[in-house]
Order: sequence, then structure tokens, then C-alpha cells
Amino acid sequence: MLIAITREVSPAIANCELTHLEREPIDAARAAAQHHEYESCLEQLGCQVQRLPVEPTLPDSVFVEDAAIVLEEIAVITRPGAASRRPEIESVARALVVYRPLAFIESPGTLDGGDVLRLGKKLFVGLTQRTNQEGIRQLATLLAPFGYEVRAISIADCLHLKTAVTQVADDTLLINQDWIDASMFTGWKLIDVDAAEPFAANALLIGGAVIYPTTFSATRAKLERHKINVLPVEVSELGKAEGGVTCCSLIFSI
Ligand code: CIR
Repeated sequence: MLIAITREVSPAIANCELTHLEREPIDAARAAAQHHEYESCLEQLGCQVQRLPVEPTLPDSVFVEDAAIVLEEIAVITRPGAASRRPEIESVARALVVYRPLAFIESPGTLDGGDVLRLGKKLFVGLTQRTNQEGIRQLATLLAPFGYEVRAISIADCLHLKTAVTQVADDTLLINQDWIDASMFTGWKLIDVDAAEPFAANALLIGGAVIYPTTFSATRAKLERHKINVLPVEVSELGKAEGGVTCCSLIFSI
């Protein structure tokens, strides 16, 4: 069975962290409605959604992906790179301890889950403004006993590694090659985002389908031409907070 941990949108979402986007007004009620649609997509794809209680004072707390890396053997609770986001981990840890032994990234390490792309036993980890060398080193040490290989990749021009690349099928990645060097993904089929949609590489693969923002219609058409089964969802308000579809859940099997 697949569990998807999510969290209700904070009413303070308009005060979110922003790195590469200009601040625009965010309609918190609309963001919450879109988030419910997103949760329905998760359910449609077979996930049992476990929604954490709202955190009214933590603007970015809907983006639960950043707080943990959940693998079969262990869950690693992160130390998010943005100080404002560190209090988010406590409730995520409480939810995950029921399912997995926990390990923690400790200071001075920082790590955001959005920087971690897991492909089988390999974890590609973005070295970004949010994730530092020490965080990556600690992750590698924690996961080595389970046979995971951790590889750091420098990312400069976007927030997280998974802003630039995600998996969309067993053998296929969706990628923005302006933001990440594709040479480390040898053996993978690559689909490039449409040139007019630089933020379009964040897709959420569950089983045989991909949850994908309606905003990126040209890239979506490309995915469909490659026979990817796309489940579209409107997440424009969450997008204004620099969040995508992977960020809003932690998915794992029990
Ligand atoms: C932040 O800057 O931390 C949030 N406003 C957006 C986080 C998005 N998370 C993700 O891509 N994994």
C-alpha cells in the first residue's frame, strides 16, 4: 500500500520563501482548493493520503517533501536550508516514525528533500542554496549501510535539483538541460522541457502515471507524445510559492 503524507496549506503561505520568483499575491483559499485537487489525484493513483494538521505560522509547510527522504529501510529527517522552514520537520518526523526508523541531518549540514532525486539505489543530490556539502556527506554516510550511492550535483540557477529533473517513466527523465548537466544520466531516455516552459521539469511519477501541472501545456503535449500517462492538476497558486507537484507529498509503501 502507498502512503502519501501531505499537509494542509498554511494560511500564511503568502509569506513563503522565494528565491527565483518575484513575490505575487497568493490566494490562500485557492491554494488550499488546488491542494485538495492534488490530494484527489494522489488518491486516484492509489495513495492513502495522510494529511498533517495545518501549521498556521509556517508559510511553506505544505511542501512536506523538503522535510524528509523516505526509503524502504529508513527515513532521513532533513535540516532544511531555509531557517524559517526548520520547525516543519518536527511534525513530519512524528508522522514518519510510525513507519520507518528515523535518522537526522545535523547542523551544520543542510538538506532539502527537493534536492534529492532517487533513481533505484542511486540518489542524485543537488548542491544548492538549500543543500550543502556537509548535508550530502551526512546523507551518504547514513545510507551507505543500505547500499545507496549518493552523488552530488551542483545546481546554480534554480531552487532544487527536482526543479530541473524528475523521473516520468521507468526509463525516462524529464529535464531542463539549461539548469542541469545531463551527462550523468547516461542510460536514461531524456525528454526536454519545452523551451518556453523552463519550470516544467517537476513531475510526480506514481505507478504508471504522472501528476503534472496544467500550466505547462507544451511540455505536457510532449510527454503525451512519448506515451506518458499524464494526470493534470491545477497548482498555479502553489507555483507562486515556488512549489511544484513533487514538493507537496512524501510517498512511500508500507
Ligand atoms: C521554499 O522556497 O522553500 C518554498 N517556497 C518552495 C519549496 C518547494 N519545494 C520543493 O520544490 N521541493
